Amino acid sequence: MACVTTLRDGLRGAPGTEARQADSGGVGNCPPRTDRTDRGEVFMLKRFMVILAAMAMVASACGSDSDDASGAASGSGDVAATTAAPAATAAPAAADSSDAIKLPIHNWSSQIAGVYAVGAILEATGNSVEYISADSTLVYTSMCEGDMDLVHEVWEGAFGVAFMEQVDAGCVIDAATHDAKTREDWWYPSYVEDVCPGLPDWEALNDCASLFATPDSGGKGRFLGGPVDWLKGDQERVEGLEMDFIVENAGTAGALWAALEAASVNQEPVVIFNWTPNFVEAMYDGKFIEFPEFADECRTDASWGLNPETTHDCGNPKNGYLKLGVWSGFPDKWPTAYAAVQKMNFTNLDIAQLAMYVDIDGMEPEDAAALWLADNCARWTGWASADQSVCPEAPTAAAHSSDAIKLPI
Ligand code: TMO
Repeated sequence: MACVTTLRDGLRGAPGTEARQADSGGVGNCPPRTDRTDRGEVFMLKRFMVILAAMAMVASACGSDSDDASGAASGSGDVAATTAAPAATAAPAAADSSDAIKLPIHNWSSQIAGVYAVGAILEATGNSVEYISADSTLVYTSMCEGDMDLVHEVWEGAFGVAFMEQVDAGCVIDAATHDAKTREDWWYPSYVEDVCPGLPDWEALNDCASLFATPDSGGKGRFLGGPVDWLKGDQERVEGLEMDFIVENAGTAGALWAALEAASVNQEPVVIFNWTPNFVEAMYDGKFIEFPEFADECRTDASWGLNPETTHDCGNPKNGYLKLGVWSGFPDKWPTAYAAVQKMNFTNLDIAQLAMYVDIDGMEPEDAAALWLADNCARWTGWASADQSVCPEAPTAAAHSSDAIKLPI
């Protein structure tokens, strides 16, 4: 039951929390832990593999970033100014406001754990922070209204449109791009390929639609999407691509993982919303569906794509960004904190680890953050220009035995 407490705590005060809890059920949040005790060794190997995969993604991301950087520098003509201006790194003159910096708590594990790490980094710059449960799409308009100050996990697939709208409106600053590269899309466990040949192609999936039917889907396939404050556009995609699917939204991330675990145990076909980096790749083999290639116009221009009458007739970005956005008044109000914010940089491994600490190891999000802060002390104190003495001790991981506790009757 500790895992239920984790989610409940993470969503403390979030609108609709009760409904989501009811929707997923108590067991709903726990499948990975059952799985772990059953398949411990396979799991350890897979976890090692996901760490290697995350590191490989980091390596490729670093490569493209440095290409970008050199391209931008040579094109901009201010190379000399940049390299010859050490004064630019001097601390800003103005002091930070004593107001707390408002940070959102959303509804997926890496973000919930990560926001406590971000909060600790901002505290190390001498600031105070306040955590507020918030809708992950509406948060960008909240930043416009002065109700939120910083979002540290802006995923391109889910929030690119809502984020860029407020950047264009001048309310939100695109403050930094993490090294992490992201993908969010329809996803299935690998065993489904045995019964649905041609996967991961979307047309092959559509040819097998009836395999994904549920008692409520009227004979069509059921795609289980995430909570409604994540990605919009699945319904539009189904219509645009004329797919024989219905879209159902899970109430919580936990409900997605419960559906995945239940289907896996029985080797039943299932197609759900998933993303990377996440903890899932450490526990399950699977693939994203390959839809028509994403382009920005696909979301705004109906005439673009396979269906000239609809938007969203394409997949989500495959090499999506993970950005950090702040309220437009942030740099002036908290200049020292802003200097740290611009240096913050999470990798695929960071995001995957934060998710694994919570969803596999069953850690409380605050403890997961403390573990990350302890393990990455030099990096983040560098961002904050803080002394390493501020780093927390790694929380002592409770040694959970998989053995039953014997009690007398
Ligand atoms: C925003 N998310 C990682 C849940 O797709």
